[in-house]
Amino acid sequence: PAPRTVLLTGAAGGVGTLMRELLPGHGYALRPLDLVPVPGAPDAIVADLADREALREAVRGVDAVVHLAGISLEAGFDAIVAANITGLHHLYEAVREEGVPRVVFASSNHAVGFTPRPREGEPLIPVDTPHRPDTFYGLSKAFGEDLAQFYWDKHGVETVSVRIGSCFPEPTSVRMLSMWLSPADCARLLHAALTAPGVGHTVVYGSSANTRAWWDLSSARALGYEPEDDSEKFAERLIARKGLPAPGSADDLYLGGHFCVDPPRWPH
Ligand code: 15L
Repeated sequence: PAPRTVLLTGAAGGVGTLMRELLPGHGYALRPLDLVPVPGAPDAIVADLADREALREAVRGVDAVVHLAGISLEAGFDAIVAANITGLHHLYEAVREEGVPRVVFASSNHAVGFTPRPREGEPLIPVDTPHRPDTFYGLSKAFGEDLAQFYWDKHGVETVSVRIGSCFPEPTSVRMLSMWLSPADCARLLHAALTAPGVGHTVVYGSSANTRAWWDLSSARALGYEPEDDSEKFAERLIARKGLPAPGSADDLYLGGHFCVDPPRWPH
């Protein structure tokens, strides 16, 4: 049977807010969790990833976890370790102890951010390209994918690690024309990741069917994901407004774009 009750961590964040709107349309009852109160969801669990007891209680009885919580930008190393490494470990321990069969883990393009982006006519980046994190943040996502693999191999907890590109209502930079994951496609992808049988640990790229895509969506499609959106409809206006990235700039050279040169910027 399809999973119905899903713990959504990071429910007050950018992607979390979008998914709270869209996932119920795919048949899910969400249990939202965040570090801060979730607007419009008075019953949401307010808990820190440092609180193992709270996490254990939060995962009890759910069919799956969609884990979006943590730091989503470059930050100081210690803050990243606490939220994205120690916190992720706490979440997986809770999942293992409570027998939750599956996690969908929000990984990121920044786990492979220093991968050169393909030029015209070059092959798309495959999902088994080596990790090349562009930030401490990206490093934590690379570690998270390894942690997910470990919990599958050692404890039989299934995970789909989704290397999300840029999930916003609209792309806001030229680089995002390649990376864009429309909110509706994000919900479709999470639904596929929650329902595909026998995923073990599977890594997928998360973007829409963008004309300017840089990466290979075949492992996502193999789960049943069928993207319906394409950023191309925004391209002309965006390029007119922003111009193309300067040749030799990080946005021009690498999948991770400006993250390759960004300083820490968390907390804001
Ligand atoms: C990410 O991983 C961030 O969480 C998100 O805020 C975007 O900046 C995105 O990457 C991106 O690369 O556009």
